[in-house]
Amino acid sequence: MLIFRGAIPACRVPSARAVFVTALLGVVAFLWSGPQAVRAEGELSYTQYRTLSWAADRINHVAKFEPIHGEAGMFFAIGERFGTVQVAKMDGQGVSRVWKSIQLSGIPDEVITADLDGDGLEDSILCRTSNGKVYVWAMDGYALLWESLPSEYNTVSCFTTANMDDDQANEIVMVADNKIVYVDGATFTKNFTSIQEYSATQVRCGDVDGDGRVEIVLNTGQVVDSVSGDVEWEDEPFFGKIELLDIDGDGMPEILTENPGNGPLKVFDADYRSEVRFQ
Ligand SMILES: [Ca+2]
Ligand SMILES: [Ca+2]
Ligand SMILES: [Ca+2]
Ligand SMILES: [Ca+2]
Repeated sequence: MLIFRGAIPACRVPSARAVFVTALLGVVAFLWSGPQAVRAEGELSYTQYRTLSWAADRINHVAKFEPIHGEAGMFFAIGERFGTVQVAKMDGQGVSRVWKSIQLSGIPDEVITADLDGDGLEDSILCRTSNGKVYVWAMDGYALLWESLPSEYNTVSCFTTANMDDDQANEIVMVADNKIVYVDGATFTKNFTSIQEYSATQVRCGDVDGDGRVEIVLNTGQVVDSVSGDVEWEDEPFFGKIELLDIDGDGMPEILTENPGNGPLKVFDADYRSEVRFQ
């Protein structure tokens, strides 16, 4: 049902005596508590998983992630309004908080999880705040890996991660003080700042025209070249929300856009530089 990470770090090899004692304790615990308790310690139920996914997909302040060492359950991070990010674990036993950040500068606006080192596995928790700060923590141990300088940006209106250049690490791509900025996800050095100004509140990255180069798609309706930072093409403003997804199977993601609340879906194909009829 759940897909777990392929790479599980090597563990210490326990001694035979430790294995025996652990097994013995396990048997005693099983006999003592019965099969009900053993089952309850395991994987979260499908209903739990679905409820968590639903919330995490739709609420910008919640992000879910798989346990990085392959243990049972799911984790989620929440950016709460009093200025911290917290991580909780959900499994068959319920929900318990496992970590709380330091007091952040500003109120969390969005929390996402990402693969920053580019090995295909998520490794980091990111938060942007109302004070224009971005924080990055390691999923493994929650060390603070990076924070933007206090006066670096006044506002960070949206962010995502994608590989924008030749090195393996993914970049943090954000609209900060109306400029598109890339920050390298391995060194946390600023790789790029656009000359043009953009006012988007949502950003997504993908090769939407199939030319082998990643574009930056903004919910203000611009598709921006990732190397020059210039607009490649621009349509009437997209609706408020955008996502990239290949819905026709041609290998290129379409731009899906909708208004929060009511209204239709529009599908744009950047290859044709227009809205397309998906029916
Ligand atoms: Ca990774
Ligand atoms: Ca890169
Ligand atoms: Ca492209
Ligand atoms: Ca497609």
